[in-house]
Amino acid sequence: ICYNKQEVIFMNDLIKKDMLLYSDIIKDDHPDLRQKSLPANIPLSNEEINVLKLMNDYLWNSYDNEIVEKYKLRPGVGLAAPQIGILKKMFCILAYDEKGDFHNYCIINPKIISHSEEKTYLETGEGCLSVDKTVNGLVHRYRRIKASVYLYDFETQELISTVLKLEGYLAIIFQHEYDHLYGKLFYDRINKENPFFIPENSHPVIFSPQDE
Ligand code: K2U
Ligand code: NI
Repeated sequence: ICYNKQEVIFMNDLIKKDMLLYSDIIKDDHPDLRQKSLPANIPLSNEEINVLKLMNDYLWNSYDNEIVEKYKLRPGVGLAAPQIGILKKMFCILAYDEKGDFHNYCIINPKIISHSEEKTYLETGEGCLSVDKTVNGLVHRYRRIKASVYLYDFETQELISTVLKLEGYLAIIFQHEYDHLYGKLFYDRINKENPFFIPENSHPVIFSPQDE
């Protein structure tokens, strides 16, 4: 199991913590955010499972208004290990899809194996827990993706290898987190000349009003 010196420091700090705070998330002026992450060990080391738990708990906590208030958390639908200084290919997603179904994925060593030509985007643009400022502009991403992943299930404590097929909003979140593993940030993908440019093969995510 290879960790660089700084990761050991980060890891030790994190392991002593029982919860992540917004202040633990590194911002886009930190060089680590532009580094490439390394594959996580299979099977996962205990440290890697702990890091995954901290990340997943941060997302769950960020849906609880009392905890958000008490600890001043910034809500998120995804979080990648490099955002807390751990350069490992791991990220978590906790989000509702357009149909209103709630999804929680703890993803390890993801690889996008195929994608649609068609693209999609959020009309509101994207944000990032590592970016404190608002960056206006559209981020066009593949509308449908197929990715080979390992999923960690905290209930069964099992690591399963599978192929995830995602589309629309969940595909956007996946690609946003996947970019973090390659040191890419959402604003790298905004058209410099015309931030609100829309290619003809890109259509916005439509969130249906929650049917009663
Ligand atoms: O990686 C991150 O910084 C987490 C982002 C994920 C994201 C994915 C796709 C599009 C926008 C953001 C945070 O969730 S940003 C905060 C947020 C919270 C709720 C809904 C959307 C964005
Ligand atoms: Ni982000």
